[in-house]
Amino acid sequence: TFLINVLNHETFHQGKCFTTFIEETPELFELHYKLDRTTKILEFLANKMVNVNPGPKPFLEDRKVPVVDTERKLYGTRDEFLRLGAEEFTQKVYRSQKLYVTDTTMRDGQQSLLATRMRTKEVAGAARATNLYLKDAYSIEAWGGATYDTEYRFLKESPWKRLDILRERMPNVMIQMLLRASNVVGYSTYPDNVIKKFIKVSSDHGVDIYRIFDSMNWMENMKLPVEEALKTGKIVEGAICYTGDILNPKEMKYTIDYYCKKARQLEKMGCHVIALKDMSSLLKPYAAKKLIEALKEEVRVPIHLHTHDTTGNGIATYLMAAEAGVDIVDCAIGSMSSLTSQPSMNALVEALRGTKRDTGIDPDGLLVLNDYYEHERKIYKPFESDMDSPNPEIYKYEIPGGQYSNFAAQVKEMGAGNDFNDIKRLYKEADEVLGNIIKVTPTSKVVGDMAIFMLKNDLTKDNILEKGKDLSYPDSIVQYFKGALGQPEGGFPEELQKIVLKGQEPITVRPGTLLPDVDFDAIGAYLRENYYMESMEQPEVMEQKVLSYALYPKVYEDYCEHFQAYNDVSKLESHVYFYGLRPGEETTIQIEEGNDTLIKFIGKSEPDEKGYRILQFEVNGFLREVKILDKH
Ligand code: 3PY
Ligand code: ZN
Repeated sequence: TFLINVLNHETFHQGKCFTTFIEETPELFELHYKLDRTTKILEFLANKMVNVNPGPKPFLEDRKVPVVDTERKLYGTRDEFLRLGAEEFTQKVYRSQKLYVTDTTMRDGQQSLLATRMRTKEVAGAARATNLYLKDAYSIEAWGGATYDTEYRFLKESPWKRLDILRERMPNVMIQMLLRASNVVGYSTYPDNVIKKFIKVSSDHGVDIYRIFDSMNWMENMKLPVEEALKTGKIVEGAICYTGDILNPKEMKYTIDYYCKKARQLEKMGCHVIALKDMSSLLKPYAAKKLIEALKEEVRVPIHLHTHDTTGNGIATYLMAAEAGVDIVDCAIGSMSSLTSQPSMNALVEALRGTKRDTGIDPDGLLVLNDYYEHERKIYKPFESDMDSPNPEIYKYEIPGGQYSNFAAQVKEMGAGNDFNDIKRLYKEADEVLGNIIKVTPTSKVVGDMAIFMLKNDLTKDNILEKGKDLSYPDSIVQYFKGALGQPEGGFPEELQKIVLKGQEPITVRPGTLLPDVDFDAIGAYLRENYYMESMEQPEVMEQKVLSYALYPKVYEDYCEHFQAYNDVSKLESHVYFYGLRPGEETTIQIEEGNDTLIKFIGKSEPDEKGYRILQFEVNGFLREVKILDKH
């Protein structure tokens, strides 16, 4: 169509087609783009319906976005932060009687419950209501952690665009992100200039609070990201990962003193808040009371407690922590809470109503959010784990909530899933041979990989030094023993380290000091050359593209290629994105700003002799056909 339009144009006929042609007749090229974009979206749908998600689509409705009066002037915690600055604001929180809450639904809630598959459509739909009903909450944890790479990898959408949308729709509440110290939002150590740039750009685009943790609680790894985050003027939370059990008299490493020392160091670095990050739901209620009391004695900044409800003890842990004076706790909205997710905010708010630690949050507002997410969660059913009741055996195995379902699937894939109990025991043993380490992204993967390696090779903690002597170990384990993630508390088990490294020298310095800076200009030039046309449409500015490429070159290029092939699929409703359309079903999509396009699926033909099917759609009433190879 584009070519015909151009060829029929008067200027072209008169032979006056010089280089200003495009500038003088942009409508022709504009039309080309529009048609092209529709075709691309139809091709995406056709491929999804034929090759990715065949079979009957369950009945799912469009989002029912809570209606909020956007004209109403609000004064929320972010306004108070902007008025007071990071230090004064957090000191106000420190002095306050009320228990502040953070809503984690948009980040850790969906990460731990729905394998991080929640799309921007859903979080954007909740954003205005969140801004209204949680205006007095401490923050909304909405970005970072695993959400960044999964958006590109599985959802083919931009985390930067998500941040922009949330910032615009939530002007009165603070957006919090989870930063994995020198692992940024990835799984290995990145060069210092990547860490610095990431913090700067994310701050410019709206992150208000940085929660920073290192997977070994190694302070050397924490310094640079903490310093850089402090430079932005935003709130900096230094997080300490919790593991083991302080109530266990045999616990020699991860004791109350251990946590108090870390908290002191982080306060000294300048952190405005100390976060205690219990990613595996191991902090028992009475341990919480004891530890929070000790930490309150130790530092003069707020303590922000994070747990998961995997064991079923989450609310009890928060109540005991509240008794001990904890300042802020992490919850998820009711219908997105519990099990591997955070404890329920709706439950906690009611539990404290009328007490001196009353959160001040309106339970009716929470119900609106509860109903919205309850409706949306149905779309994500295929991504839920099969854990359907609390699981206190986690105390024994210490597998983080987010890893549990992934790990089970990995083991099943190996055909060894029949005895998941054995595997869980091996996870524990793998942890022991690695030196009883903190298990959180990315060290949790090292332990998981070790467990699987031990299973495959018939290794146990008693025979590994002998039987495992001549084996070559997976890369994640080699890197760990090399010191590429940092130094674990108490050092590496030396004998196994020698066996794994086979003569290679481990490092003891901060791994980032050995990495050369990334050349951002070279990446920019490369991206401009390869993805330039599309970059005009892509929802990211160059410095964001460059960062994403620096963090995950392959994942980011796949995303760019997907964008070139199918355009911006984030515009599709989520049930259409995941399952396509049923015959006769319609969906509305804004392929261009402000203009709705109505797409109806009519039906599909049987495959021809070469395996191609024709799919018929109606686009704004006009018939369109897409031919697609059935790969089954
Ligand atoms: C992450 O790093 O994504 C986590 O949630 C760690 O607990
Ligand atoms: Zn968590």
